[in-house]
Amino acid sequence: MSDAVSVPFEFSAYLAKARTRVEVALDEALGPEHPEKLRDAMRYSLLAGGKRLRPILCLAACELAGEDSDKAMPTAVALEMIHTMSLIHDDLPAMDNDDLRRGRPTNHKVYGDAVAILAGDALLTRAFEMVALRSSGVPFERLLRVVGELSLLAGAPGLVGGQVVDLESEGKEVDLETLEFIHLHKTGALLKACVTCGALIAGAEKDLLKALSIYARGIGLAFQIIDDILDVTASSEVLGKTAGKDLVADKTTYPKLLGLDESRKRAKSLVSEAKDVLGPWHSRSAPLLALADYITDRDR
Ligand code: GRG
Repeated sequence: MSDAVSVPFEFSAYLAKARTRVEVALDEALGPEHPEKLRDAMRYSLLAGGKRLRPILCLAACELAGEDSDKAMPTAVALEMIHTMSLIHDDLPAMDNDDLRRGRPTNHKVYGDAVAILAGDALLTRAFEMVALRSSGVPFERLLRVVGELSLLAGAPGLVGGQVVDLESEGKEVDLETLEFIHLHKTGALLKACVTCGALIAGAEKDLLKALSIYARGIGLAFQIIDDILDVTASSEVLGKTAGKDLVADKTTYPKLLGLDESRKRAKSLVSEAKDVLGPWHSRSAPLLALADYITDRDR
């Protein structure tokens, strides 16, 4: 075993430090946009807190692949921008029709539907600008691969496709296979983009990229199982978003299909499989291992 493994890993300190770095970078990534209403709407949702899990996964994957994570920060910011825009659009009346997000009124409740859609569009396009024009010290071919990965995993083959199947499934009987398709696309695809893009910035080889995509599949499904459980067991105050929505929208969830206990067991075993796959990189995997546990232990 290497020395790095025997040093205890202080996850809460790691998380706090990474969150602070991400918050600063997110703030800096938004400039004096015009007009003011668009700037305010973009800042309102992007700087509203949130766990910042996606950018932190990206930074941790870059470190695991052996590179200084500062180089991955523009990509990490891009991932949080894509995530935030997907939340803004998801909350719109035409989709989930929600009025609470990250403990505040949703974007469209404050700025109206049109500006909320456009603020989302501006965050999505800024995300690609972050990677293509605001990264430094990273070879262009790596940045190009990151742009490609983000386009695929956010677009129709990823997030957007998952969202469409999710919307179409409301009020219908859905089997476990369809539920997994929804979650692997709607939630898992972006988590996969986080770790693969972080590793691509570091020039990771195929074997690590493969392992990270297996890791992401496990934590992606586990993340969503826990989300389904929290929707039933936690309050809106703690979650910062409306609790109990799945039941109201007649959505099929893991607790509905498997029950709460079995769902918890499944999340634990997915996380454990996800962690196992990083075995060969044990000397630098502590943050990703701890992040996997954080996903199942979280209360919001
Ligand atoms: C990306 C082009 C593009 C379009 C978006 C609306 C849409 C298409 C997709 C919806 C995707 C969606 C809302 C997925 C849910 C993912 C999820 C579990 C969000 C909650 O994530 P947390 O708990 O939230 O990490 P915080 O607030 O902590 O960041």
